[in-house]
Amino acid sequence: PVKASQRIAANMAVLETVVIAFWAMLPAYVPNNAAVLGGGGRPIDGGRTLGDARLLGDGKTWRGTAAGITAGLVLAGVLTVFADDVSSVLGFAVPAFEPLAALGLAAGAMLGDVLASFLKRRTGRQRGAMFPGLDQLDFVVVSLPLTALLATEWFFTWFTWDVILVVVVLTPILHVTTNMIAYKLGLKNEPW
Ligand code: CTP
Ligand code: K
Ligand code: MG
Repeated sequence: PVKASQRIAANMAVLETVVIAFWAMLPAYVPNNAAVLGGGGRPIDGGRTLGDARLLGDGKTWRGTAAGITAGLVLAGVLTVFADDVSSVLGFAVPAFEPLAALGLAAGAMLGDVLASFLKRRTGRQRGAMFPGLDQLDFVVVSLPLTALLATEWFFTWFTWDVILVVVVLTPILHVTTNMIAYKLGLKNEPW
């Protein structure tokens, strides 16, 4: 039979993985929300079309993209300043962000969002239409490989397989929750 102490240790290990996954992904999570707040103005595609549809659409703007990347980088900087103190309080290490890791996470998130809009337009979806699955994971699919490319050692130190698994499960839940809140607050036009 498994001893209570072993069960507690296993639960603590899971909690640790969830905290590390959330902390490590924050610079990729915040750009989407910052883009909603800072968006507007000139669309990235400049109104260009491909076939019958817009290349990207009016929902992808230069200002929103810049706001998103900036917010991700700033947050990574703030988390890095507090990483040591938070690690000592928690009793396990959370990551400080190398500049290239921060860039990979923040810029990768925005690039994933832009590529998703490209796919949405190619599949006949209007601006704002939902694309279940893609809406929730587009930024993960691009930000993780880009970070692995730009900051390889850092990436494989923190994004172990268990952390990646938690990210894939946790991200859609957080995405649905934050977008619902943004919608209720009147910040977003659709709840997805
Ligand atoms: N936004 C922006 N620039 C970005 C991403 C988002 O300006 N790179 C702003 C836009 O005002 C956009 C809003 O945030 O309408 C919501 O983002 P999102 O849901 O990603 O865009 P959609 O309007 O749904 O457009 P699409 O169908 O292309 O995803
Ligand atoms: K999106
Ligand atoms: Mg949308």
